[in-house]
Amino acid sequence: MSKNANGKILALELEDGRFMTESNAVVNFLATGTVLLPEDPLQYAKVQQWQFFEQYSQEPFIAAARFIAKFLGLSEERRADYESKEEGGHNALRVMEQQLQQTPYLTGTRLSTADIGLYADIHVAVEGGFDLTGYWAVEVWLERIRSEPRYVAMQWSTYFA
Ligand SMILES: N[C@@H](CCC(=O)N[C@@H](CS)C(=O)NCC(=O)O)C(=O)O
Repeated sequence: MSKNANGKILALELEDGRFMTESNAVVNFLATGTVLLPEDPLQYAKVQQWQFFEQYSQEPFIAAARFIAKFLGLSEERRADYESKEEGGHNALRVMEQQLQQTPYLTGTRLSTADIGLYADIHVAVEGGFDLTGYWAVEVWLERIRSEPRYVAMQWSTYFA
């Protein structure tokens, strides 16, 4: 709680000892001045558009279902909550699929922090019960990100020994 008043993961500790929270704010802060965060106001707003989508339309369903299944445990009393995530999760996948059938990345032709934020949960969506078969453009997008020259896979064992 001293690092994140909201009591949640994640928190970024700055060199001067201050902390930043909220994943999309953190990733935008780290990407400032790089090609991952466009300066053009409309392109910047498009990045934010997908980041708000990530928080409101993806996270409560896909990430939350995975959190229940993988970390809390899918007990009988949690099953109804888990199952209630399915419709919203598929709705989010449909919205992404529609966009990614038109453009290689969510905001157009370039990788941005919006793709990074959504990739984090979508590439492990299957662990929350979301089969991506049928969302072919989403699967191609996942592979496109994995093929980025500076892509580094998450080392789960480092975080969850
Ligand atoms: N809006 C926050 C969400 C943070 C969040 O919900 N983190 C999850 C893990 S990914 C968590 O700490 N869950 C534990 C809990 O809610 O008690 C962000 O994007 O950083």
